[in-house]
This record gives sequence, C-alpha cells and structure tokens, in this order.
Amino acid sequence: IALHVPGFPRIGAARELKHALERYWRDELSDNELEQTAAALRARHWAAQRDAGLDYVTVGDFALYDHVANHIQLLGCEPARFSFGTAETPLQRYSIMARGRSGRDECSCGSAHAASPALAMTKWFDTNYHYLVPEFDADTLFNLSSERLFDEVAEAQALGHAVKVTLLGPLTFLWLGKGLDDRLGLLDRLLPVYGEILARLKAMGVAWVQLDEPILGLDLPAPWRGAFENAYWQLNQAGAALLVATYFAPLEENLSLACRLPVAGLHVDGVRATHELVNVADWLPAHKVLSIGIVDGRNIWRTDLDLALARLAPVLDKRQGEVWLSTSCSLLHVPYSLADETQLDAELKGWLAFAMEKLDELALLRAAIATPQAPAVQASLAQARAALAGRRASPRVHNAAVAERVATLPADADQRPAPFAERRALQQQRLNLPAFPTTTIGSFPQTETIRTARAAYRRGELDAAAYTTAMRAEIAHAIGQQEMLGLDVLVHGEAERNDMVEYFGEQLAGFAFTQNGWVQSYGSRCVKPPIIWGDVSRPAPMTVAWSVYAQALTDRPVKGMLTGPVTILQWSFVRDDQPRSVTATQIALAMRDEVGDLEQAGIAVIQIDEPALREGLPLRRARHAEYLDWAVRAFRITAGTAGAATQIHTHMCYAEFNDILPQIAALDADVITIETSRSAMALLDGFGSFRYPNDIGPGVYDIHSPRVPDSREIAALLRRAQAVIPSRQLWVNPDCGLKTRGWQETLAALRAMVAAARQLRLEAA
Ligand code: THG
Ligand code: ZN
Repeated sequence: IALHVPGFPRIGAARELKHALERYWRDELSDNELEQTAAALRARHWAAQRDAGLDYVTVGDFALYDHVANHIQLLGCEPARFSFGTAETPLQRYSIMARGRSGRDECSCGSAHAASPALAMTKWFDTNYHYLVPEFDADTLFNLSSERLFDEVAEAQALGHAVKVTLLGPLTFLWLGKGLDDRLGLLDRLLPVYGEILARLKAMGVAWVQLDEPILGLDLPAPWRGAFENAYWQLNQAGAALLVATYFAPLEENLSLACRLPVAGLHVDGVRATHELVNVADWLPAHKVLSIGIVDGRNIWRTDLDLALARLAPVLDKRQGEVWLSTSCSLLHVPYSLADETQLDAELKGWLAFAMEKLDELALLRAAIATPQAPAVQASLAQARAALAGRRASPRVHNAAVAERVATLPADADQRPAPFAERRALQQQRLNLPAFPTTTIGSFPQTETIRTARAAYRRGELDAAAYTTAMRAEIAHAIGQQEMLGLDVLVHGEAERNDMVEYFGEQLAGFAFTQNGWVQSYGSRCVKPPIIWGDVSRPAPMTVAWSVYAQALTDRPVKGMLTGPVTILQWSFVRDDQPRSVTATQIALAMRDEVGDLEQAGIAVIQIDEPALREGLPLRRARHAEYLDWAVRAFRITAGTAGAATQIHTHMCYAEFNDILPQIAALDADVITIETSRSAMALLDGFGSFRYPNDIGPGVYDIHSPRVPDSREIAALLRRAQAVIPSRQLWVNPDCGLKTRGWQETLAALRAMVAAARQLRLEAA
C-alpha cells in the first residue's frame, strides 16, 4: 500500500505566500525574494508529506497565483491579446494575466501597451477556489514554454524526495478554457507538448505523473468522451508512469472508460463515489494501480476510520491487498493544521482533521490494514473511535426548537406578500429613484486602519466602545463619500465585517470559527470558512445596529446587507450528519429573522447576497433539479418575511449563470446585481433572451483588477445592456464588492460610473 495526496495547500500555514505576493506587487519584494519564499514553502510542504509517511511527495501543485495559470505558461498559450514582448519576464507576464494591465502604464519594453483586462476567473468545479480561465481561439498554438515545473522537480529531488508530478490532463485543460467552441479541435496540437513534458519528466527520473481529469465526473459530450482513449494512448508513448486522477464526483457512465485508459493507474474519489469503489476494483485491470481517495479532501471532519476500513475491505480483497490510499482530492480546499487552533472548543477540535491531520489519517489507515494488532495502531484507532462516538452522542449538536421550527414551517413561508409589479410600484413610491439607479455591492475598501482596529478588538486591546466608535467613523466616512459621488442607494461599507460568511458564522449558534483555518480563494486572497457543527439559530440581531446607524446619517436609502443561506452553507464546512438541504433551511430561518428585524428598524432596501448559488449546483445534471428546489426555497424563506414595499436585492458573481436563469428568476428578488464585466456582458444576452422579469444591475466594471475604467467605456457597456434588457429594468453598479480595492481607485471608478449613468439618463430623456 502506497500513500500520496493529489495536492497540498500552497498559501502557507501562516499565509506566507499571500504576504510575499502582496509585497511583491507593492514593489517591496524582488522577484528573487518572492521565489525564495515560494521555494521554502514547497520544501516545508514536501517535508510534511514525507514525515507523515507518504511514499511520494507531490510536485506541480504549487502556484504563485493559480495552478491553471501555471499551465497556460507551461503550455505556451498566453493569449495574444496581451501582446507580450520579449522585454517582459515570465513572472511579469504571469502577473499581468492574473491582474490585468492598465493602459496608462509604460511597460518595461518602453512602449505604452493598450489596456488589457485580466484573464477571467471562475470557480473550480463546485469549490470556492477560482482559477484563471485559459483563452483559446482557432489559431492557438502550444509550445513547451516554461521551465518552472522542471525546476520544481529538481528542487524536490535535491531534497531527496520521491516525486510524483501532478498536471492538469489535456482534456480537462481544454474543457476549462473559453473563447472557442471547438476546443477539442485543439487536442492534436496540445498532445505533442504534453508528450514532450512527460518525456522530460521521465528523463529526470520522476516516478509517477498524475494527470488530473476531473471532467470524467461530468456529463461529457460524446466527442469529449471519445477523445480520451486515443489521447492517453499517445501520452503513454512517453513511457512515464501515468496516474489519471478523477475527483469531486462519481464516474458513472465514464467508469469503464476511465478504467480502460492505457495508463498505469487511476485515482478515484472514495468519498463522493464510495458506491463505485467495488465496481472500479472490478473494472480496472489488475496490473494497474488503484488509488482510492478515502479521506475527504473537501471537508474537515475526522475520518470514520472503521467505516473507511469497511469500505476498503472488499476492494483490498479484489486487488490482493494492493491499493494506494489518498485523500479524495487535493487538500487545497482545507486549512493546514489544527495545531494552531488554540481557541477552538476542545470537544469540537477532537472531531476535526485539517490537511496535516489528514496526512496522519492516511498513515494510520495503512497501519490499520498492515498491522491491525499493533498496540500503537489499536490505541490510535480507539482514540479516533471515541472522538466520533462523542460527536454522534453529543446533545450540543441538536436543538429541539430549531427542529420544531423547520418541521412546522408554513408552506407559504417562501412567498412575498405581492407580485413583483405591485411591489415595484410600492417601492418606487417609497424610494423615488431615478432611471438607471446607481449602487454598489456592499463593501468599501478594507483599509489598514480598519484591519488594525478589528485585530486590536479581537485581541482585547480595544474595548467595545472604542471599537464601535472606530467602525462608526468608517461608516460615516463611507456614507459621506457616497453622497459626494451622488450614488442613489448607499451601503454602510461593511468595515465591521471580516468576511461575508465568517461574520455571520461568528454570530450564529451551531457555527464554530477558527483562528487560522485559511483556504485559498484566488491568488493571494484567502477565506476562513466557518464550521457548521450543530443546529443553526440566531441568538440576537447581527447587523441591525450598524445599518440603523448608517441610515441615520443620510436621507438616501441605505441597503441592509446580508449573506444568503445558500452562500453561507456553500462557503462553510458543513455537517456530514444531515442533508445539506436541512442545514440550508435552518440558516434560512435564522437569516429570515434578521430580515424581519432590519425591516422593523426602518431599513427599506435589504440585499441578500447569493454569489454561491451557482457553484452549489451538483456537477451532474441529473441532480440539478433537486438542489435548485431546496436552494431557491431557502432564499425565498429568507426574503419571504419582507413586506411588499421593502426592496429585496440579491447579488451573484463568478459563474456562468445562463444555465440557471429560470431559478434565478424564481428567487424573485426585486433587483439582482450580477458580475458580467470580465465576460464583456456575454451573460446579459442570456438574461435578455430569457426576458428576466425583475430589475437587474449588470456589473459595469471589474473590481478584481486595479485598472480604473473611464466613463465612456462604462456608458458603452450600458448601451450594450440596453440593447438586450429594457432600460427601466437597468441598475448601474460595479460587478462585486470593493473591499479589496483602495479608496483612491474606488472613488475614481465610481465617479466614472455615476457619470456614465447620468449620461444614459440624458440620452433617455
Ligand atoms: N467570502 C467567502 N468566499 C468568497 C468570497 C467572500 N468566495 C468568492 C469571492 N468572495 C472570493 N473573493 C474574495 C475576495 C476577497 C477576499 C477573499 C475572497 C479577502 N480575503 C482576505 C485576504 O485574503 O486578505 C481575508 C479576509 C479577512 O480580512 O478576514 O479579501 O467574500 N467566504
Ligand atoms: Zn460579488
């Protein structure tokens, strides 16, 4: 039995990579210093894998910003639109693809390049990780164009490690891209480059190359399925030992295809596709390696080792004891280690396993198979068993009042009191907004001052009164700036919030939060997902005081700001002892209480963000309807308590929404603000042809790039929006919250945005 993991987190246990990257972008760190930090992290992560007893360390899972972006450089398909010259170093080009290039900047090559927006970002399958989307066209060529991977292999070898390299497989890489419908047509150009890479890795003595093909868990069009066998036949000619890795979903109709690929091994997700393990063990020829991801790479619960062993037993039987054990997917999606969690409730902590602890679980599973009678093994198993038994029996997990409320929820709890047309008239009477109303998504820049105040409060160095004063000053500042800009619907700016999910997790019962449980979201940005461990309820109002304070400062409407139940669910680590739908309903009821209290306090506009609605969609179409049913209902339960004259907004970002437009409409929010700018409003065509019934604010500029748009650019986008969506439905707003930006660029961009809205009002008059 060999042990490995499909990938390991890369940001660093103390987020060293984040801090180094951000200093590098501020010109406080040289290329070399950044690369040294990265190398030190890799060395530490490989050592952790070896020290835990893994047989191979994984190389190729590291990326300064994003692993898909690494492949774009490795495979030499940087989009032509960046018109990169020879003067730019690979690292500069990598940064520009990730962050965009402002038109005003003089490039080091001496000429002023045209502005180029960053590569689009989108969610990695059904996770909260965002990758940079490769862009292809009919002329895309591929060339082996980066030495980075080979340098990292040499680095690991110099440290004495047995290396398994991980790469995205060619089919998944093409699938993830955009710009060309017939991306499969590029495969013949791409395969020789993969062949070259594999040959070089083999020449370097790399034992195994893991080629990730998670698309084998999707409903693949026939031509894509059909391309696998021949592609892998070609790749296998390089002579490297290939392990095809699938994860996140069962293989279903792709199972026999995956098993017969002409490669040396197959990795399967033993958590999400447990029921397929025996089938795979049957279908996979005996000479191939079967790697079973038996430890969950997507959640943080301690593995039920007895259950895992029971599931492995028939497989071990069929494979004569020969399998590899692994985590279901890369550990990118879980935090580093419980070791740094000193505040976590001791009992709860005993129920958990983060990345480091999962490595130990793998080692223990192997020991439990190889030497089940060894006293040390028995002792460790007994300890794990006791923790899980404690969790199962814990009275703290269940709250009878919550169960009762869910069970007795009236059928019409998800109905607003009037249809949209009536609500719209009442709301317009109350709010008196101009055509093309302007607003923002919710957060304003999280400045150093804000972060420092929050951190001091947390450490107990700032008392509650001083903290409230500091946050109120920030709110007053944000309101003042918005009035000066002439925005129509204001926000309080969310200075008091760390993260839109963590903030609520900290105040809801049934949630725990970590001190250091960071997970990479994109680039240098991380999130700390709360842990939902028990029944959810809301002990007290969570946002009302801040919103009321903000509203008292201005005559314009200030939006109350909430995170929706599906997003709170999706961006937390969830219970594995009840269906997600039940947890979603519990959260919906807690958030419904908050909507009611905001309304009672006189707040006329309430935004319930659901950016994660789309990413919660199961990867397989057959399971979509069931999910959308309960997810839409959860949102509607939250909003359903609001009176007709209260305007409910929602916000969504980072996904293709066209395939769930009917369900987005079924949310029945009065206004939706939505990310569109990175895909140049392509999404709007979908909303237009669907005839989206309620109001809609297509994001008019990309807040994830430091580039400041000008008002003509924004007005042009709005005119394109007008072509597909009736003007009376249109709102004007950025495409997401502004917390990651600075004030100066924010003001410049919003000034341009308000000017564009005014221009459109003139044109309409
Ligand atoms: N919260 C959570 N998930 C998310 C988002 C979020 N997923 C999608 C999208 N938003 C990702 N975007 C961001 C944007 C900013 C940050 C994280 C994710 C961010 N993080 C801080 C950082 O890395 O410095 C840390 C947060 C903090 O200061 O506490 O700024 O908004 N859950
Ligand atoms: Zn957003």
